[in-house]
Amino acid sequence: MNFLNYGLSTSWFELSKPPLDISTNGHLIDSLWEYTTVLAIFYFVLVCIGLFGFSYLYSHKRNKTPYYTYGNKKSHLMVTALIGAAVFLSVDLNIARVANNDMLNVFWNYPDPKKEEVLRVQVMGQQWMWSFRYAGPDDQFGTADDIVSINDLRVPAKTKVLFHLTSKDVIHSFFVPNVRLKVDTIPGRITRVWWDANVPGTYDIACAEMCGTHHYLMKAQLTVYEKDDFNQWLATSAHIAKTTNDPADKNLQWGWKWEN
Ligand SMILES: [Cu+2]
Repeated sequence: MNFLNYGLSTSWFELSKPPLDISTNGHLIDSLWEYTTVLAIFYFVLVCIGLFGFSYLYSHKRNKTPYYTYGNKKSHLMVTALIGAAVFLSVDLNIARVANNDMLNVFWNYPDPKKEEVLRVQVMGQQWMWSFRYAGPDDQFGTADDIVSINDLRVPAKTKVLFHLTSKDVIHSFFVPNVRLKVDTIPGRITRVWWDANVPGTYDIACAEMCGTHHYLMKAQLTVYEKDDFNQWLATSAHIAKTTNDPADKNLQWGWKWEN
């Protein structure tokens, strides 16, 4: 991303905004972020008012005789406890409540390929690239007609996409800022994530876990197609896969049986 490409008309405020949200549920993450920011600013201003207000009220100019207090009176303790409780309830507890709801009802509510239209993709992280696998015409993973790509993920718009992910070597983190999702890929374990993207275009995928010397190179491209364009790409890729798949190539045969 070249900073200069933004041109002079781009304000710092524009630059500070998160990347375009292309997903159905990304706004849940954004609203939590905004809520946290607004409350942090609110309490910061409150602390400043207290700090500077009391500095003024009890300044040397206004109080010639010093007054010593240790803040251990019952009223002091009450005020401290009340402010502490207000912060805890409005920030911590509320964020935990909203996040928990979103997790259980949305992000962990994985679509069921048996009951609805879902594109399934297997993801393999390794030092330092992302591999993607589609089931191919037979709808089975780990078979000769699988479509496999490197650092190039393509999905249809307005369709649920379910990913099963793992890692070949160390822990990586599959991070797609434009859908506000990030999930670890762990050797020997399958993790899951799903999204529904609405805006066709190309977007960045990164590894968000420091995974070795070339961690910074571990990036891929996400292309969101209109449904028809995606089906066309899938058909062409299935044809290429059929003619180029080499069963002897161990690096290519990393797929596994899909289990929901
Ligand atoms: Cu990585």
